[in-house]
Amino acid sequence: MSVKTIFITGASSGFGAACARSFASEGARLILTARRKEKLEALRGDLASAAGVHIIQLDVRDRVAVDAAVASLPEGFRDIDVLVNNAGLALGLEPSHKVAIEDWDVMVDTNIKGLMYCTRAILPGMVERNCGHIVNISSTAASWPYPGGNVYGGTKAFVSQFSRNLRADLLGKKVRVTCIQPGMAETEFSNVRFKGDDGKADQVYAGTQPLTAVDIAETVVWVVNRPAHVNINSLELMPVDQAWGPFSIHRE
Ligand code: NDP
Ligand code: 8X3
Repeated sequence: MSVKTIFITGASSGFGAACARSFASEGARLILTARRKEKLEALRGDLASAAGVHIIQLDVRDRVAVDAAVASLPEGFRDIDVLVNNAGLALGLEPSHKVAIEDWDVMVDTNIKGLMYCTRAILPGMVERNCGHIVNISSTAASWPYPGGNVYGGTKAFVSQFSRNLRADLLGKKVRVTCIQPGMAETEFSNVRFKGDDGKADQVYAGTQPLTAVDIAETVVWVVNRPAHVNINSLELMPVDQAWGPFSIHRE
């Protein structure tokens, strides 16, 4: 592939870091963002085959910081070909009547508003150049409810519908939009969800074979590498060890 410039949010772990490695192996130029800058610096060591790596400490919830990060990209990194809107998290698994309202705020601010801010900052350049691809990381939780999924699933439903609406806005432009909806994947996701309780996080994956971050990164690279006239609208993937259950029935 020709050298593409890839902007990845949440590149410090999990899917984002794996995307950085996969795109680096294809010789891409990378803009890696996350709050934990030291993790991004450590990742840089694995990216020798990238055409260049630019690291930005960025909290996607900070709209001013997002705009400033995009406006101050160095020469050679300004024409972003691919935005991977990956930064996100789930917090807690409590039912809605018990949940900490602050956790809902953080999920909305990160998964919805952060993704909006990055999109709004980067999309105009893509439209102007009439070239680009936005890959939004949603979740199976966007479509399939589960107890405790409440606002997390709601934020991901936003991501999926926003992705479709972007496609509607961009008709006539050569800018692609893809929504990836992964099921259970082992990353730092559950450690974050359970607020550092690694035992609880490990239980999520015990005795099963979840998706890996590499599985997701390979999927992202695959959708990006389709011919320019092909838009993968959405792609849902799950581990073979995961499927749906029957409706739950309450009985007295
Ligand atoms: P990780 O916890 O491993 O990675 C999440 C990434 O998001 C980290 O790099 C983190 O970086 C970043 N992040 C979180 N909050 C912010 C913020 N405010 N500003 C900037 N970056 C932020 O989890 P995953 O890799 O699994 O998650 C990646 C995405 O995939 C998320 O959107 C998640 O919802 C989604 N997903 C995950 C699934 C799973 O089972 N693992 C399944 C389906 C979807 P830092 O803390 O350094 O800022
Ligand atoms: C992450 C997968 O099933 O925990 O989006 O919601 S799940």
